[in-house]
Amino acid sequence: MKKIDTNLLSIPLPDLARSDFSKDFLWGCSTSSYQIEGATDVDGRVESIWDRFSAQPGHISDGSTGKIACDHYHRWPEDLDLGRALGLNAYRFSIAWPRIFSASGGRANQKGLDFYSRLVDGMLERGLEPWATLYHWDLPQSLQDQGGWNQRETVAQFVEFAHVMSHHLGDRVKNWITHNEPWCTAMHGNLDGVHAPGIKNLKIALQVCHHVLLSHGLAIPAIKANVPDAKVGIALSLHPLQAASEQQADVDAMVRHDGLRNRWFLDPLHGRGYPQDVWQLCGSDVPVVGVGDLDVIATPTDFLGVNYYFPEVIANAPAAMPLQTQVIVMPNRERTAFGWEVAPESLATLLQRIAHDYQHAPIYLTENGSTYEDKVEGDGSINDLERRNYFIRHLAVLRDVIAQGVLVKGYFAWSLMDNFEWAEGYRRRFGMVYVDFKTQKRTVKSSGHWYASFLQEQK
Ligand code: IFM
Repeated sequence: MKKIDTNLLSIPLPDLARSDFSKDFLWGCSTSSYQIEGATDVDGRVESIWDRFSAQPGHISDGSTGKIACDHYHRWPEDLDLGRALGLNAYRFSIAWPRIFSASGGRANQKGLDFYSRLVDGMLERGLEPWATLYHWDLPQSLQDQGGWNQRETVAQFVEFAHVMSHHLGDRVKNWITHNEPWCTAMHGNLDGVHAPGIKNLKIALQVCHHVLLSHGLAIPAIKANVPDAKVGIALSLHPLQAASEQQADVDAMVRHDGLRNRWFLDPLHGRGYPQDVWQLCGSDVPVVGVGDLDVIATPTDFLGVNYYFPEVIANAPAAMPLQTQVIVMPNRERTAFGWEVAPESLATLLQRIAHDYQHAPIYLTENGSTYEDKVEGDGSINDLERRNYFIRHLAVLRDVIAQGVLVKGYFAWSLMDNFEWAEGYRRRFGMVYVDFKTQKRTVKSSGHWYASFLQEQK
């Protein structure tokens, strides 16, 4: 077990109070279906791409799958109780598409609909405003077998899914996120292949990306037709970037990297089309874009979800095609157990950039969090001071950015509880609540106790 770095813990913590934020600020935690639900073969749920991918040797570092995960499908009342005990007023969850549809064109699965209906009722009973994400990476395998997001037909299937879910839950769910982190869907799933479905092909990755964005744009009116007072947005994983040196080659590399990491999403969503610098570099790998697609993608949203974890340092790398860029791991920087740089001040850079360059709709921090080597003490407690400090430091920056005029209306910590961290399996814990995956016992960590006391201060 890694020892806690006492230098890191001695970083002075800013003063922070809930009253520093507006009274109507949303305080939540985020989760996602495949990472917590388990129960992958009950009540008509069909196979997802993550069931298939994680069952294949070599894909998940600890050889695990999401088959049981946190067994949230059965234990959700206890989990929502924990959310209430932390003092949250909002809860972000995602809907497993494979619980709802078994095949294209088929009827929606009533048992799947009922599960999410019960879950949403459970949130409302506990004072948690439901924030539903439609796609957090668990595509039905049957759709992948027909080409998945690389096929334009999947867009229509997604819009049908959005229609069915908003029709079914829209009387109670008013906040809808179409997609979580389309960069990961496209690039981890289809370029580096570390996520399901494990493809490594730039052309497919870019086409997937286009179809995901298109499906987002088409889902907005589908949701609003069912829920006229819905607020609809998308959650992007965005990274502030730094050049590895002041040399022009590195600065130019950073701009190119930004083109695919950030602007490839922000630009078309804001009516600017795909960034031409990256488009040119991708040559014949660029996606097929239908007439009118870019207008659809630019359909106005009610908010932008920003998932912020870490900044990146970029250098010129002529051999790395197509962008000729490389992410550099700078020495002597504070990092989480994942190796992700801890840089609260970069959150300010990111939010100011979005506000300045793009966004007039409100922003919600839809994910922010960290993984450390949690140790269960003899008395059963988990003293995760590094994670607690991570939250305090990021929230202090958020407060200051809001004071400078950036419109941010809510914060969702990732995550309520430890869960299946994709290719890392259960080795990486992000929760405010510790999960013993052998017994399914939940224990609130110090970070969770801190969040609860912080939120209690003023309701
Ligand atoms: O666990 C993931 C989540 O599913 C998407 N955003 C990043 C988190 C931490 O890696």
